[in-house]
Amino acid sequence: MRHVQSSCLDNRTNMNNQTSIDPTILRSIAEQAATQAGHLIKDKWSQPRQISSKGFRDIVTDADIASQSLITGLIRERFPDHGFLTEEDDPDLPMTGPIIWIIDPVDGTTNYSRQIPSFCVSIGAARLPNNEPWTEAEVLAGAIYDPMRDELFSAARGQGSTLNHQTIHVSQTPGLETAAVGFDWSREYDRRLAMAEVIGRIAQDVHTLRATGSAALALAWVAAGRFDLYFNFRIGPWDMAAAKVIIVEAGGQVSSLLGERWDVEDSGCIASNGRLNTSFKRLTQLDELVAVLSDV
Ligand code: 2AM
Ligand code: CA
Repeated sequence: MRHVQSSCLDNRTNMNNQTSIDPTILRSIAEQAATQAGHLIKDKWSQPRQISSKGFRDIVTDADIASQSLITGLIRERFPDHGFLTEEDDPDLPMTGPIIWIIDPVDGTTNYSRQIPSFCVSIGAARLPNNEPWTEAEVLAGAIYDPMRDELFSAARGQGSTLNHQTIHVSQTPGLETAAVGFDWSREYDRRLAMAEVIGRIAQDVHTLRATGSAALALAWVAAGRFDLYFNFRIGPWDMAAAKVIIVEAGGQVSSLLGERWDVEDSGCIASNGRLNTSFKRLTQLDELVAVLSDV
């Protein structure tokens, strides 16, 4: 994994200029790249996998690598001056540019490697306002493609969100008692214990809970109103970048674990239809759980 450490992010600081690039074009390229990469990983789905470990409980397959190089190749052909933040390391990719493409070539790699049919490709295009730190990056457009269901979620700032080109909105669910809540299980023990604690604290008060194994897909489902809230103690910026614009444009809300604006350095998230973030934080007494976690 290409870790999002401050040093790596700081390298991008102040190196990007305001761009006049139209979010509609970024969205269209994100849609094309996500769809093509999704078809590629679906084609490889039934073939034997080459699985390698890239960290603790963290795997990568040949399909992740092939998908990422298809996506970055397509984007570089169209926008040679753009930069990249990708889940899989690629020293040949530029890190800076007027737009940074934030890419997860297979989100839900564990599902994928076991032929559990829930995974997706996620591509966001972010801009850094002049002289702002990287944490202020704004995602202008994004696409998430689920090749097993042939579902393409996308959005561009100010233009709403769509699923297969039809407008989508977050749910209207008013309270946690009628909410379907998605979550995922971190690799780290302290976060697993914290998640078990959260589940215990809300068990009696939500309609139901689901763990998906693909954070970006679950977030797209929040935008489409399938989940009312999604919560995770640790995701990567590539899991959230596209989803952030898709959820916000669908009328929802994304925040950090502390309830603040989510930025690319945040490792956890709460995303909802905009009505549930505060009551979820209160019911789970989240601040108290977050306070004892390292590296939040
Ligand atoms: P990945 O499949 O691309 O690795 C469930 O594990 C979801 O959370 C997946 O979308 C997974 O992305 C993502 N994730 C990101 N960081 C993680 C971590 N530290 N532990 C577990 N999952 C993580
Ligand atoms: Ca991945």
